[in-house]
Amino acid sequence: MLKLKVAGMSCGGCVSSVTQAVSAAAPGAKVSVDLKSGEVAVDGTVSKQAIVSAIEDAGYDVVGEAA
Ligand SMILES: [Cu+2]
Repeated sequence: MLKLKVAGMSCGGCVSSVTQAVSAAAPGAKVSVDLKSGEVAVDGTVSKQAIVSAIEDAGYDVVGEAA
């Protein structure tokens, strides 16, 4: 499971944009976004780089890996 800290998500619309972007990059992966903590958890086999690019292409900043 990969957990990333993402900056710039402020509402439910952001949550669905990020979820869709990650799902498109990682078909079949389980994606969960916690708006309050700004954390995106991805359970799948796609590389971290692919997930990071997908989130950044959607307009958000990946600020690091969450514990
Ligand atoms: Cu939003």
